Amino acid sequence: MTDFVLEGRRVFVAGHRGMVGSACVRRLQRENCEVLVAGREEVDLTRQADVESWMERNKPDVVIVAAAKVGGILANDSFPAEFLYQNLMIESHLIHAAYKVGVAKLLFLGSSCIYPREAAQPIREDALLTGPLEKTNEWYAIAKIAGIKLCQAYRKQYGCDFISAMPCNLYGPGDNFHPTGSHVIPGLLRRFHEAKLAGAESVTCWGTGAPRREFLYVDDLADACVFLLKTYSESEHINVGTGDDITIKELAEEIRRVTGFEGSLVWDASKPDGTMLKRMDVSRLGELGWRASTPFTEGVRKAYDCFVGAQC
Ligand code: GFB
Repeated sequence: MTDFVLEGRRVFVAGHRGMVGSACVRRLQRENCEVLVAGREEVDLTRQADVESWMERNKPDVVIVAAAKVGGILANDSFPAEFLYQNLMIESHLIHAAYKVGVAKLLFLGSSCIYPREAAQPIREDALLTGPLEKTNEWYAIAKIAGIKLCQAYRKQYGCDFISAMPCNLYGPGDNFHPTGSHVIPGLLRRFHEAKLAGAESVTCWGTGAPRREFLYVDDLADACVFLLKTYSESEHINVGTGDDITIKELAEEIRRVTGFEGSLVWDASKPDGTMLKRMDVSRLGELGWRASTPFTEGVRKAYDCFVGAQC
């Protein structure tokens, strides 16, 4: 099959202010295409009429669905209504409007939390819907599974070239560094940094530290998105990751080194661990010819630089 050509196309990055969307905008600048963005003040993606009228007026050729309500384990567990409702609305409106205005290619982004909590490791794409989900993020997961199914349904019924990619846990510049609402890497970068400045004796991390996670630098994900837009055109979603994982304890040690905090680590087991294992099988993407390139320590350093304001 010949590659899909991005050059000269109008590419709408929905969610361009978020970590993933902004990385996609950076990456697309090397593609000779026209990047379209729309801030929340211009179009509220949870409002169907807003989305349809914006799409009618702007007629993109390509859409990247990087807009979503996202957060770490505690935010997912605490705000189930927002995570389910907002994500269902955003993806439904964008996918339906893309069909209506005849978008040539759409990439929907989900998350590795779509897979069953006890899925065999590494997790293959065909593990989807084979078992119960992890409770702390089932709301977000259900919305993301619905997004995959929407892409498949519009492909099956209308022949739309809509594809889905499922990244592992992401991190990098532009992340949300909120002390409690964020994911583990930005959350710990902030906590260790503040503890170092305060001369604190210890830092408290959540859970037991035993769960394992696979982390991908966000600019690597953006590169994979461009690669998939050009080369992938199948109904089945595709995993995007490094294929490697580390324990949260190992991660905390890495963050201690990067931030230069010299005190000790305390584990608060009253906070949830979430799923214990979620390493993805990335062999399908590897066979297509893509792999991640940013070494983990380098990526964490760049995220830290972003947090302390040196460069972002
Ligand atoms: O990054 P995180 O919130 O994502 O948590 P999930 C990963 C692990 O790090 C959990 C532990 O075992 C946490 O208990 N952890 C330790 C911490 N200290 C901290 C901390 O200070 N902050 C945070 N956030 N975690 C999310 C899902 O789950 O992953 C989303 O809820 C999404 O739906 C996202 O899929 C990628 O991997 O547990």
